[in-house]
Amino acid sequence: MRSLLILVLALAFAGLLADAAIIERTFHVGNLTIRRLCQTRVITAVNGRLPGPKLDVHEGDTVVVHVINDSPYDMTIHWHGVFQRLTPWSDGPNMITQCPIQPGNSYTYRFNVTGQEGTLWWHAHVSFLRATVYGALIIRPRGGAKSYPFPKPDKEATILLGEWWNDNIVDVDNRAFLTGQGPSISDAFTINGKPGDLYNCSNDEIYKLQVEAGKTYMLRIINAALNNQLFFKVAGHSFTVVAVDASYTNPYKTDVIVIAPGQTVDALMAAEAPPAKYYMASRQYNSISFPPPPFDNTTTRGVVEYASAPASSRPTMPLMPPFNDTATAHRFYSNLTSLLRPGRPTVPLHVDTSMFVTFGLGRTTCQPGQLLCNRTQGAVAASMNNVSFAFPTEMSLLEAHFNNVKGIYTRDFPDKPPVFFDFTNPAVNSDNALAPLLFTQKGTKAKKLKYNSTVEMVLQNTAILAAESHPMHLHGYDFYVLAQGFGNYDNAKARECFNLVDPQKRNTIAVPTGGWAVIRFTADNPGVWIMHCHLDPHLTIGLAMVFEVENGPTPDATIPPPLFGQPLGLGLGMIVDFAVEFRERGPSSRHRLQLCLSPPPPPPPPPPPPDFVWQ
Ligand SMILES: *[C@@H]1O[C@H](CO)[C@@H](O)[C@H](O)[C@H]1NC(C)=O
Ligand SMILES: *[C@@H]1O[C@H](CO)[C@@H](O)[C@H](O)[C@H]1NC(C)=O
Ligand SMILES: *[C@@H]1O[C@H](CO)[C@@H](O)[C@H](O)[C@H]1NC(C)=O
Ligand SMILES: *[C@@H]1O[C@H](CO)[C@@H](O)[C@H](O)[C@H]1NC(C)=O
Ligand SMILES: *[C@@H]1O[C@H](CO)[C@@H](O)[C@H](O)[C@H]1NC(C)=O
Ligand SMILES: *[C@@H]1O[C@H](CO)[C@@H](O)[C@H](O)[C@H]1NC(C)=O
Ligand SMILES: *[C@@H]1O[C@H](CO)[C@@H](O)[C@H](O)[C@H]1NC(C)=O
Ligand SMILES: *[C@@H]1O[C@H](CO)[C@@H](O)[C@H](O)[C@H]1NC(C)=O
Ligand SMILES: *[C@@H]1O[C@H](CO)[C@@H](O)[C@H](O)[C@H]1NC(C)=O
Ligand SMILES: [Cu+2]
Repeated sequence: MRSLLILVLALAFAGLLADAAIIERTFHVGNLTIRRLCQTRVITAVNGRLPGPKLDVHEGDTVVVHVINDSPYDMTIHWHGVFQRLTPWSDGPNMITQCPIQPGNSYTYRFNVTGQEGTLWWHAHVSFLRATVYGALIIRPRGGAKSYPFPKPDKEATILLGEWWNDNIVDVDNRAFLTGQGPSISDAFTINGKPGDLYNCSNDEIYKLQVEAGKTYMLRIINAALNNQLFFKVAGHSFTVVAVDASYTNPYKTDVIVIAPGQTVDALMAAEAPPAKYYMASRQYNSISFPPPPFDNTTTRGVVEYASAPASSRPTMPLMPPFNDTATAHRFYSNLTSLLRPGRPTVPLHVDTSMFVTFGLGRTTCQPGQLLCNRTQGAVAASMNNVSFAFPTEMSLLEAHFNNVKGIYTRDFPDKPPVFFDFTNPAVNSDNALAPLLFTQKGTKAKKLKYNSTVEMVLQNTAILAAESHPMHLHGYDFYVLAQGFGNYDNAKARECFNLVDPQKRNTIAVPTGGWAVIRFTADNPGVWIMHCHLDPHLTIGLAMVFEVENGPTPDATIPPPLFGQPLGLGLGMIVDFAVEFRERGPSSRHRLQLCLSPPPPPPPPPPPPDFVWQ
């Protein structure tokens, strides 16, 4: 009897172990010739697909992805929202946790998806290449769909919202850099890579979701657009939001989804409308408070088609919110709360490190290489606490941190802005006395955090050049959003409305335009983690900073060395791998220090098309 019990237990245990799978994939990054909007273009894509392959895994699995870069550009892949506990070398941001994978080379990402489930995604984290190098990363509960903390949906669909340029996206980036101005605006938005039928030559390129009356669908919506927040609606249907950024929420009913680049929303949609065809549609939420510069005001759409819909019927179109509908955006963003689940972590109630961080746009002097930059006006820049983040060029920050190499970055990222002014008053742009405030300076500064310390950060948008809602994304962690609002942060007033019970948990927060948000997280994941605006054109001009999180006291809180033994391909001598002895670490530990030498400067991009508009 007893041995039978042991056998049963052993089998059950073996069953559990067998559950954690190793998911191994190869991503070939290369040219893809594709026809969109009346034009044939060569884009950079993974495995010849747009969007790229979906990774579908279970909580606890080990993911191994071999990235082979056959594209003409430097590449890295970021696993957006994955904690990367003890695998910071697999996080992916270029020059933060690794050297870029140069053309002809490869790199293997290896990480566990432990302690998180829901909808995430992966994307390139170098130049603007994530415009076409992206895909979904779905982490299912270990126990399958029956473990969802909401009624099990009948079916699921992934909705990747993207942004498309009739241009080579690296040329768009290079032109923005050379001129020191914003990039050209996009030509279309897409649903699962397809622009939909409101664009010319696009009738066949429309995403269709076939539904059966009476069934419930879980839409896993991902904003993969480069530079725009989006409204998303389905005519005749409403949603119940059950998760955002792979964290469960209390069910929230709404007929419109608002989603910023980097964010995900899991929404249940009951197919309970009269059997017919309905458009799903998405267009931008433009948060720029001043008369906005030209923007992509197009609408992408797909079709929700009931099985029993008459073949000839025409889909109905949802009424979309106005582009500048900040009230609707704020209602959605601020009403979400987390679902409390027994045994799961909740918001930390004590704070070890408080930071007040202003962020937004500004100007710098023209930087080296910005050949077409107007020297009187300077270049558009962006900053956090008036530091405009400069990416290192010789070595990744994680490498410098791990090997204690000096001179790559400094540890003086400030806890507060150097000057307190009326942050959200647009007068800063017209009052000559305030003109010096518009200028910011480049720097590579980190904020060092003690292992396991709890950080509270007030994120305060400024009105410099423009007040705008910036989606701030933190790598390595989810954070709680305690409160958010408009105008200048008022500590006494804000504290009264902190949600310390069930605040929403996210990896990306769209801080209200001309407003603020307060976030908290516990620094229990050692590594070097970038926090940045997920509008890519703002990342490249400096809207970023890094946290350097110390190792903990035990081996399971200590970063292991990088996996340099992995194949680097037939390198062209651009990546130098050599052994260095570090006295502090003792003679037994020889570490290979990896230098990322800058590739030769890109050839000048072709001249802009005649109808080109700067943003
Ligand atoms: C990929 O396309 C670029 C043009 O965008 C071209 O210069 C390059 O030779 C192509 N590479 C391959 C391997 O076809
Ligand atoms: C990842 O999971 C595997 C299998 O459960 C385990 O052996 C390994 O130690 C984990 N790796 C890390 C870095 O936690
Ligand atoms: C679409 O094509 C029509 C006819 O060729 C043209 O008049 C119109 O300007 C085009 N629209 C766009 C957005 O390109
Ligand atoms: C989009 O902008 C163009 C150019 O400014 C304008 O002609 C057009 O009416 C706008 N479309 C919408 C839907 O606002
Ligand atoms: C939104 O835009 C419309 C027309 O473009 C304008 O009339 C309205 O004042 C704007 N609303 C806000 C809140 O800026
Ligand atoms: C959501 O938030 C707004 C404030 O933006 C509030 O007025 C509203 O009552 C909240 N509740 C719902 C269900 O939208
Ligand atoms: C450079 O900027 C100044 C100040 O904004 C402006 O007056 C001038 O026309 C610009 N020059 C060029 C070549 O665009
Ligand atoms: C930022 O720093 C620059 C250079 O140190 C200074 O001129 C400017 O006034 C500062 N701006 C703000 C908003 O603190
Ligand atoms: C981390 O901090 C929490 C309290 O915030 C404490 O319970 C835990 O023991 C700490 N862990 C370590 C390894 O220091
Ligand atoms: Cu931004």
